[in-house]
Amino acid sequence: MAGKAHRLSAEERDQLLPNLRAVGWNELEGRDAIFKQFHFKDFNRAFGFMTRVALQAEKLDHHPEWFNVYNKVHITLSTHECAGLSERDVNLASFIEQVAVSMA
Ligand code: H2B
Repeated sequence: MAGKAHRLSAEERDQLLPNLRAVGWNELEGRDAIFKQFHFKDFNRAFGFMTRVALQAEKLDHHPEWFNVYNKVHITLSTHECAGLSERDVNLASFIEQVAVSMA
């Protein structure tokens, strides 16, 4: 990953977070991170989704915190390197949205 991650500024948050909120990503309380719950038709869809996200996360060297049971996947995104939200989280969230749509 090129460059050091920096926490999003207030201006960057105003610009970037409304788009994520509009598709169901919310800020966590007590931690600078975003969270979304995904529901799929079955475990096959959920795990197919996770596989595609995992491969991209590895490529980006940016990994989600996530939880799966059957058709549910809960995802938290934050950048440990800067102890908060960075552009990397926004980029990974956008990719995750594209995959989720294709798995619906
Ligand atoms: N994932 C996330 N979510 N945040 C990080 O800061 C991070 C990561 N850092 N994956 C990477 C790996 C780091 O541990 C390696 C050494 O680059």
